[in-house]
Amino acid sequence: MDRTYVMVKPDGVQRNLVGEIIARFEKRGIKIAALKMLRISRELAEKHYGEHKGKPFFEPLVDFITSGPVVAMVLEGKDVVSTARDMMGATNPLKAAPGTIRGSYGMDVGRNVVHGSDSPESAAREIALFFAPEEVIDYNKEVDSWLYE
Ligand code: IDP
Ligand code: MG
Repeated sequence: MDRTYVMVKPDGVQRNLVGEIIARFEKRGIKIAALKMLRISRELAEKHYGEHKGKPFFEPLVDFITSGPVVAMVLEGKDVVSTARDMMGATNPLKAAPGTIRGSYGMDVGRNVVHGSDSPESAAREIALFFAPEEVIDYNKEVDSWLYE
């Protein structure tokens, strides 16, 4: 099974969307392997979004992501990196398909409610940034045989 890093951003926490967002993944059949709330430091934010350093939206993005608590999680499932991204929708919520998380709850690219890793390599990097190895739990769920053939 694959793993990805997903985070409810500060706007999602403030807007009481944490349960709603986690429920979407759970109901889909995606397993939660790690979960916590944290306030991201500037240093961690700059590492996490390192690929965007130098872009005009970098500083506002770091300000925003450190502006309040986030809910960080590791999700597990078949092709979960792309599946979770598909469930989130396009980066700009106004371009995100209706029914996706961003297409359901967002209005602005700088307030797009969720983050999800964009590749298996990013997922491994981001999981290691946010979680200690022992915080990511390997466990079986009986329902798996009803989710996967
Ligand atoms: P992603 O979150 O869909 O992977 P990225 O291109 O990796 O999108 O950008 C990271 C985050 O930076 C986005 O989720 C969004 O919050 C913010 N962002 C991206 N592009 C812009 C922009 O053009 N203006 C303002 N914020 C942006
Ligand atoms: Mg990205």
